[in-house]
Amino acid sequence: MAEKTYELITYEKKDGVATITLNRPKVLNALNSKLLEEVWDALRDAEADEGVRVIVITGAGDKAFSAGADIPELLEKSPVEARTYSIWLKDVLRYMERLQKPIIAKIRGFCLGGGLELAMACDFRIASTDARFGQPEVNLGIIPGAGGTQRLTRLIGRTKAMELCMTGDHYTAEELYNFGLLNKVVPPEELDKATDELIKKLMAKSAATLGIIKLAVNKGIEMPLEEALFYEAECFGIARSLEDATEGLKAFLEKRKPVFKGK
Ligand code: CO8
Repeated sequence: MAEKTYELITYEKKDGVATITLNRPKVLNALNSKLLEEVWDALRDAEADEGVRVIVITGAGDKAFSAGADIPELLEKSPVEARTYSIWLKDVLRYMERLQKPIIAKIRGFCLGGGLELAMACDFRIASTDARFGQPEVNLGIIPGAGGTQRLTRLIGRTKAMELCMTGDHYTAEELYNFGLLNKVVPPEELDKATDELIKKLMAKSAATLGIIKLAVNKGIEMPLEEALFYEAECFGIARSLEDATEGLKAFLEKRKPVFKGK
């Protein structure tokens, strides 16, 4: 599939990896509706393209992943429009959680407000030591509107989520790693390498199996445990029905590396 071009993001597909770069560095990659429309379109393209195995979302420049929603745009919105925007954003971020390919947020600099909310809808978050995180909406007299009060609570627990949302303070990558929000924190010069290592690991698995795991985790967390375990059993059956499962099990017994086809 031909590569698409956009105004406020860059989108590149190479060696099985689709990279979406939020590209408004002058305003610290603030998220306006046009940029988010473009992100959603690129995600749809990445999902539909069989050649894409892993998706990376990152920010242009070294100052920010994203400093959050575009504040001038938010000021223009009426209460009804703000609610509609928030519901639309919910759909964009839910799409990321349903899309059956791993999504990695690669984070440098500020990752605030809607930027953190976008990163939280990804499956992995790798940050450099210079990254700064927070839900500063309260300082603007508003609240997180793209899952911040909800995903943050599910990811790091009520105590710290309440603290982040109510104080609006900035936190270091190390602090958020310790809260359980980040997969890895590395010096800025090692961020690309750390991301590539994770991509390499994911590429060695069956793409189809990864998709099933993603759904099992993301759907299961929303169910009571009894139903979630039944859902996992269904997913387990589906995973076993893949050719890749037969290949993986046989390869172990034959003491060789499996060759997965994503089928
Ligand atoms: N929106 C628009 N422009 C921004 C934003 C933003 N969120 N953040 C920074 N900018 C602009 C600044 O206005 C400035 O522009 P200019 O040069 O024209 O004055 C430029 O980016 C550089 O910023 P600073 O000069 O302020 O840079 P500093 O290094 O001094 O400070 C900070 C960096 C601390 C990140 C500071 O810019 C800041 O506090 N920004 C606002 C952060 C914030 O409050 N984010 C939350 C926004 S609200 C939100 O995300 C709601 C989510 C709900 C809806 C979900 C939407 C996805």
